[in-house]
Amino acid sequence: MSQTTTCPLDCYDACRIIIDKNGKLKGDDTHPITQGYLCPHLNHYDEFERILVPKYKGKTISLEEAMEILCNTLQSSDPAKTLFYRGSGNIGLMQRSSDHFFAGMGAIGTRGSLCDGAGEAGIIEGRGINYALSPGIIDEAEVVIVWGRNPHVTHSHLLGTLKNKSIIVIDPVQTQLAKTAALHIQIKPHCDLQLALLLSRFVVIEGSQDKDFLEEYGNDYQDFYELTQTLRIKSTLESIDVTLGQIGSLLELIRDKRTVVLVGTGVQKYRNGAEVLRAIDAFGAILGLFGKAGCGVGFLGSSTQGLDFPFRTLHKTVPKPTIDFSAFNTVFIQGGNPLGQMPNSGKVTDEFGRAGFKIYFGLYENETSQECDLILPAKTFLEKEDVRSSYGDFTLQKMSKLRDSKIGISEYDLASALCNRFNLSIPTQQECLEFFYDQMVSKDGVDYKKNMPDIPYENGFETDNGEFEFIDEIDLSYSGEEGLFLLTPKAARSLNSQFHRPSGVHLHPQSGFEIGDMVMVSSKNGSIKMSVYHDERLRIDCAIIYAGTRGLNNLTPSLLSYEGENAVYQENKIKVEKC
Ligand SMILES: Nc1nc2c(c(=O)[nH]1)N[C@H]1C(S)=C(S)[C@@H](COP(=O)(O)OP(=O)(O)OC[C@H]3O[C@@H](n4cnc5c(=O)[nH]c(N)nc54)[C@H](O)[C@@H]3O)O[C@H]1N2
Ligand SMILES: Nc1nc2c(c(=O)[nH]1)N[C@H]1C(S)=C(S)[C@@H](COP(=O)(O)OP(=O)(O)OC[C@H]3O[C@@H](n4cnc5c(=O)[nH]c(N)nc54)[C@H](O)[C@@H]3O)O[C@H]1N2
Ligand code: SF4
Ligand SMILES: [Mo]
Repeated sequence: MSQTTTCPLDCYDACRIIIDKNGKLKGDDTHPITQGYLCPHLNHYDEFERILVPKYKGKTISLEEAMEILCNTLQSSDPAKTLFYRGSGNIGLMQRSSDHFFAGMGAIGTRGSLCDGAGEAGIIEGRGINYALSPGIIDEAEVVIVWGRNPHVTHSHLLGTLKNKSIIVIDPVQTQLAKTAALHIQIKPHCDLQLALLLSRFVVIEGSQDKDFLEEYGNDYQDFYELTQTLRIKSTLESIDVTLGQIGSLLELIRDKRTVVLVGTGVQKYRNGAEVLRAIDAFGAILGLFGKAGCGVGFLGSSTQGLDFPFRTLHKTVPKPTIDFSAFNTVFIQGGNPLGQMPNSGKVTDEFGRAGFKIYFGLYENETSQECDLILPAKTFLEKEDVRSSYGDFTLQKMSKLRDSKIGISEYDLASALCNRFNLSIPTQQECLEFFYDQMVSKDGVDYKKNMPDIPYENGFETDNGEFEFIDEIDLSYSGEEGLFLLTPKAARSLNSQFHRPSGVHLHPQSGFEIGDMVMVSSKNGSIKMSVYHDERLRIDCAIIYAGTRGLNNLTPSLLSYEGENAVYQENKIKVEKC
């Protein structure tokens, strides 16, 4: 049997990889999700230029010298002024070896999220726990509502599962899936909360709520129904740009059908992101979609749900999207590019420049590495042992070392060296791996987390009373800011700021700008000069700048979502002017 490993990238699919005899990476065709193919990132993985040697203030040094500088710096740094920032460049569990060291030395960590924290907070309020909805369940659905998610780009291995199903897309962009869908609601951005409330209201009006489910798990649904009645139907539909006909078609398509709602991060890049997910969940609960085969509401599940760790965790933390780096004497960045990916990068870059000693531990050069005093090359996932859980399903898979390399250092080896120097305990690498392996259970040749339900919520919810908690308050105050909605979806050939990074601002062909025009794009937070592309899939009131585009986050604000301490990348509107 050929040796396999698992893709470490921040992606739903958690593909299983084989290296063929020529050293080329291939998708394992025996793996139910991977089905024999990888995506552009992994097909070209070996072509991307990585950091080969450690550097200190621009000068190449040896790994021993780099470790000496790192140890001395950390030993002379006040732990309360030392920040450990871990990004999501590699989501293997052994990345957290470093947490173990930094927690031991008493450093400050981060909490909250740049990604799905708002949505997850809303889900936890309603359901008590955020389970992934695995492809096996989606496979049994008859209808799939894809709500603010773009599987052709972000979850390509799901496309086979979606074939031959009735698809409904709710997205301001006519995504590739929307083109062939039974129904596409090209909703105005930031309006999903209202749509979810209206849909729930109409389900009750036509009497198709799941009465048995609500009797058992949703006794508060009448209060929720009253809440939905506070919206005026006609004016709300007008303001969100949805017609009564579309609501009718959607309800017609799902009537008496096994339905899955797949929600992506698109709907929750706003301050009220938690409310949006809660309202979509409430729509699912009214229909009784939880705990049944072929049904469910799936967001990004919590990949660490149900796992125990052999590592210490950092308890003193600051919210990740709004960190003020200048408050720290020592900053250690691992597996992330905060100067590109955090919101309000103008402010972040300025504050980062005023921080004390900065260390970058990663694979690739980027905005952040360029501003650091010490650069430590990481090992790629092919050169170290790890374990990977997933936010798209319940897999817990080994990431075996498949290649030897003299370049870089693994997270475990770095953490272990630091712990030795600080006289802190750390389990051996094998003990850490075994700790995770012990939480695996094998089924049909694939390893999964133990104790996960066959069907999420089949035994009710993890709330105080075991019932679904309906949202009971909403805030529809709206700023009414002038300008275009800024959409920042993921790009096909980049993984956030890794690989082929996208560029430019994408506008509707009738926006008044020509392809190639140089424009100044500005928001309340900053501006950036860009070249124009046309995209006829857009609404005229929207612009796309893909996540991972250099300079994009000059436009986004240093605000946290009301719940979940998440970044809110689409809260600001933008203006586009010819330079
Ligand atoms: N190729 C590739 N794959 C990736 C990534 C990548 O960078 N590149 N990133 C990975 C990561 S970190 C994540 S978190 C996941 C995210 O996976 P997705 O959730 O699929 O990601 P997005 O592309 O951010 O957003 C999806 C859709 O939301 C829509 N949208 C934007 N605003 C709104 C709105 O207000 N309402 C509605 N209804 N829709 C809206 C966008 O048009 C887009 O089609 O993808 C992962 N997969
Ligand atoms: N405007 C806007 N901004 C966004 C988003 C958006 O939708 N819009 N999306 C947000 C989301 S969902 C996310 S998840 C974040 C992601 O943002 P980040 O967490 O910053 O992730 P990446 O941009 O992928 O940067 C990852 C870096 O990790 C390093 N790396 C890769 N593998 C390894 C490894 O094995 N070890 C070590 N030590 N380093 C490694 C590489 O050098 C790479 O440059 O961006 C967020 N930023
Ligand atoms: S689809 Fe996702 S998990 Fe699969 S190889 Fe690509 S990035 Fe990795
Ligand atoms: Mo993400």
